[in-house]
Amino acid sequence: MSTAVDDAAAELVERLLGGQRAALARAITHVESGAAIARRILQAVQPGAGTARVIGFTGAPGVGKSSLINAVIREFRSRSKTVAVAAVDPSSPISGGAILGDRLRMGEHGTDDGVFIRSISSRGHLGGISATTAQVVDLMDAAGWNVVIIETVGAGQSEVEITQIADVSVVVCAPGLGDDVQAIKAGILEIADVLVVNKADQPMADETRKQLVAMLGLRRAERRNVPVLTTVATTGEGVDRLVSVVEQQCQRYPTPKRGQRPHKRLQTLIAQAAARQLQERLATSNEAMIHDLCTRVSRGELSIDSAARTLLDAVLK
Ligand SMILES: Nc1nc2c(ncn2[C@@H]2O[C@H](COP(=O)(O)OP(=O)(O)OP(=O)(O)O)[C@@H](O)[C@H]2O)c(=O)[nH]1
Ligand SMILES: [Mg+2]
Repeated sequence: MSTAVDDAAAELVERLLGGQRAALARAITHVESGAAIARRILQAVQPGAGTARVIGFTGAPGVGKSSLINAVIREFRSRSKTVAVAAVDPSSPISGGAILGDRLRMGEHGTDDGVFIRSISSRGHLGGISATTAQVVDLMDAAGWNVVIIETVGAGQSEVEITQIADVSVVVCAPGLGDDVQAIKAGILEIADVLVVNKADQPMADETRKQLVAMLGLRRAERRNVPVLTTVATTGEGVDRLVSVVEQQCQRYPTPKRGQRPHKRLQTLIAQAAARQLQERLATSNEAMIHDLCTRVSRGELSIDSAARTLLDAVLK
């Protein structure tokens, strides 16, 4: 027997799959708020997902990600592709500033039916930044958008998580690496499918590009070829080439089909759900047993790893 929640979810999903923007917006709001209906919606959209190409843009604050995405949207539109953008705001649930900035920088597309822009906060009710993002991407995909773009500030873990969701990850830098060198060491080179030096109208752009190419050269043995491009987001210079390179990279994946998206994104969703369920079980696990494990570890009878294994075995039973 169906409940009112089931009926509401089914009705909303039908409109979403039919391409209604308002239904998509509504579904995203449900997912973001962690409402009970969200799980039903997410389940119901799964067979509809799989046709979107998902592109992640990450990089330090202010390097020009939003401006670049704005230009990239324009280029995709000229290639007759529809584009949905999820701008993740990891700073804080209440920071309207960044969101307003994103809206302004992508504002020229406000009246285009082929563009959908949504800021999402990173509170992650249904399981962390990446889970919420992956869920929103699923909704946008199922709603029929050809290209789904994720903007995220490169802040440690979040950028690594984005690569688990996006088909192609674009890492954006600005000229004069300076402090960014640390960030690059910390893993940007590992995650980038494409590197972009934006603000190429500023001095040092070519030096920065060369530096990046040299750094990549040192690692060539351990990874595939990563193109290093330059762009001027504010004029659109270099953006057609960027979009062509991204489209080329997408060809690593089979032709998109409804219900058959790359498993990477689904894997992220399942892993996140598993971690969440495990955490819930750990939080309610047997106190006497934990006490016993603590005692044995503190006496040196048991290693922490062995104690963890015992605990896991118990909660997973
Ligand atoms: N000169 C120049 N300025 C640019 C370029 N691209 C972006 N900017 C400027 O850089 C500033 C930051 O741009 P955003 O697009 O908001 O950068 P962002 O990376 O999205 O910033 P956050 O989302 O806050 O991390 C703005 O003032 C842009 O106008 C460029 O290619 N050249
Ligand atoms: Mg931005």
